[in-house]
Amino acid sequence: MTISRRTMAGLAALGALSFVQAAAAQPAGITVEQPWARAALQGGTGGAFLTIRNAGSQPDRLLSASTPLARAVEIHETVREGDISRMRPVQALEVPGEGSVTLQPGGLHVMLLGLSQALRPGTTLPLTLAFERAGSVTVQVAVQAAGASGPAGHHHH
Ligand SMILES: [Cu+2]
Repeated sequence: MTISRRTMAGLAALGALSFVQAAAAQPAGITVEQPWARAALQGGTGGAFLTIRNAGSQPDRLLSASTPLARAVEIHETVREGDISRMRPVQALEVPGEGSVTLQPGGLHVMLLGLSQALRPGTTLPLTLAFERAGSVTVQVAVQAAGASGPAGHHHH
């Protein structure tokens, strides 16, 4: 009884420790929450979505993104013109101080161009985001089904 309780406490402490380390790996101020992508074919184009939170008082800017699994990565916004919605590249995405920006289907998103391998549901891909102030932040993006509208286990707002 005592041993199993101690073991559980130990596991909980380990869990807390790895969480702290994961958080500490990101530069102060900027955190990237719930990164996910839709399944996509090798050679094709994929979309990745996430929330960037800036705890600092100064605004920051997302300048570029990259992954070893895509030939190029662009930040896109979706613009509606009448019944037609188009995507266009965003040069620098501003993240306000003590604020956040959410990239989601139908709006801002990370476009993965020329995938070197298929994005399969249940796998992850590394994505590095380069910020003007915070520097580089690398996250593991969870691949969801092709028709997914939000990160797994969370309701879409
Ligand atoms: Cu796009």
